[in-house]
Amino acid sequence: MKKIIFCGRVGCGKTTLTQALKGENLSYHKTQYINHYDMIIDTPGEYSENKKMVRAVLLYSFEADVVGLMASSMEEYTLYPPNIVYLATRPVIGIVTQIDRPNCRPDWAELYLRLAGCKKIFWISSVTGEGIPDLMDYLRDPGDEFPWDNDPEFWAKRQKDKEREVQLGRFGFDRLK
Ligand SMILES: Nc1nc2c(ncn2[C@@H]2O[C@H](COP(=O)(O)OP(=O)(O)OP(=O)(O)O)[C@@H](O)[C@H]2O)c(=O)[nH]1
Ligand SMILES: [Mg+2]
Repeated sequence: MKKIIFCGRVGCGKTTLTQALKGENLSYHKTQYINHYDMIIDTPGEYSENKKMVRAVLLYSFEADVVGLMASSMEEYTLYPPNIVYLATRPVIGIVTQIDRPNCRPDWAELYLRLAGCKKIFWISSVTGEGIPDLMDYLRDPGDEFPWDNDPEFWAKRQKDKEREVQLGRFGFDRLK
């Protein structure tokens, strides 16, 4: 799998998504330092929110193959300046998180990420698991196998999730190609 670094505001769901991707039980864990020992580099939100500390996030992005810029569907404003994506020396994907929450606004989060310069967007709930296989597929390297590859039940559910996305009008630029 490709190594990904997660960055985003405090509470946007970086650690919860890390746990979900690893198949761990979701449990609250405040991130205090950068964990870079794994396929996922989890960073504290405070680093991205602070002009000096954000340099550490930039440095650790050199350790990753992909940068995951995250915005939660509950954020009322964004800290990302327009077009910051072009500062990165790695492909940057946008990840809209917490799409299962009541009164959430994934459309706002998508807009923040698109303004930041993300072309590819994923919509994810770490709680229901929606969207996680899409991200895993993106991170898949040739030869990687996932437990659900031959599971018809899984593919039926994924098809349903996709139909729901169409109903919700989520057509990323990447999907229109
Ligand atoms: N309903 C729902 N809640 C979520 C989801 N992702 C995260 N949360 C909740 O949001 C809160 C913050 O999640 P974290 O994963 O700790 O956020 P973080 O980005 O790692 O935050 P910092 O480590 O402080 O930067 C927790 O209470 C999670 O349970 C999600 O997809 N759905
Ligand atoms: Mg965290």
